[in-house]
Amino acid sequence: FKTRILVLATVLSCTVAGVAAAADVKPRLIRFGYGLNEESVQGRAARHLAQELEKISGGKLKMRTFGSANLGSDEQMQSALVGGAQEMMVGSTAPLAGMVKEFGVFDLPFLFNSEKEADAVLDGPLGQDLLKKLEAKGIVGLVYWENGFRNMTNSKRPITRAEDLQGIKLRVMQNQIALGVFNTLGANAVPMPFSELFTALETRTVDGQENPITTIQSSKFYEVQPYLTITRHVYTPWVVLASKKWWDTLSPEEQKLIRQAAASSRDFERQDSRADSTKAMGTLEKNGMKINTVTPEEVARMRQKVQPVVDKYTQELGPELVKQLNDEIQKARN
Ligand code: TK8
Repeated sequence: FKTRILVLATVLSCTVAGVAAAADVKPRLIRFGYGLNEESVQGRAARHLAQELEKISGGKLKMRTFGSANLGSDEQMQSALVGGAQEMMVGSTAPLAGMVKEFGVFDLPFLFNSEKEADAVLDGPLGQDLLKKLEAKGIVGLVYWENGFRNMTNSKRPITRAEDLQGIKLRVMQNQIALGVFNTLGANAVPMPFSELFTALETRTVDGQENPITTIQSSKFYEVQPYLTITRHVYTPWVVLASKKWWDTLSPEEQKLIRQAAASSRDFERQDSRADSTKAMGTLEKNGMKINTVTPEEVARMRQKVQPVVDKYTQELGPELVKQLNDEIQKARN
């Protein structure tokens, strides 16, 4: 009899807890914006996130995804999050450096050697501390997705050495370090939001750009850029963000579910990105892009050339932070 009561009591309390949790999750519609199109790795991961969230919230937390910068460029969405006009987004860390300068560490060139090293730093103390810094600015940082190692495309010539960048108008992300790096390498760097990039390439407002293979494929840059040069000059991440103004109105249970779905999207996206990268290379070749890879010697030369920019920004970002970064990379490398 005693055990029976105990079982009954346990069942009862579980049910009560379940009901309480369910009551803590209200029907909500979350607008989630991103910059690439729906067929991109970003689009697939956004849909995964929406489906996962709907599933684990029993259909209560509904997410509507908006690709192709339909809610605005990365910068515009960041501002909308701060103001509370939009709930969530994914975008590059590069333009976030205007808000929290320390995000600039990911724009320092030739840092990571592999995706594994990037994962370790992003999911480790440094990456997580940076996310926390966003809160004071009105943004909640949730997880990092892979954008990936960036390579150069242009409409003029193959880049075999830094000197080949002379006279090339190269679009870069809106970020001081990116600007400094590419001007120092010899290009005429033009900062511009991604949402304006295809048209700018098509109309020859700029001659080239740099992005990971996956983006060059999904955004069909091969239609307007005959040359692709594999440089892997920088690994830049994407980051999933929420409006703090909005986040603070959620119950702890709702916040937990969103964090859980975000973590699931991170794992899905990284895997998908890595598989897609290999496939995308084939698609670019098939579409007639002329592809070359810079030699390790030339990478070393480029690295040397941009060292003054790295030194300058190491001072600005904080030498301790850059040291921590290099230490965490070393740890992951060993
Ligand atoms: C998409 C951008 C893009 C980035 C860029 O909104 O701007 O070149 O690589 O992925 O965040």
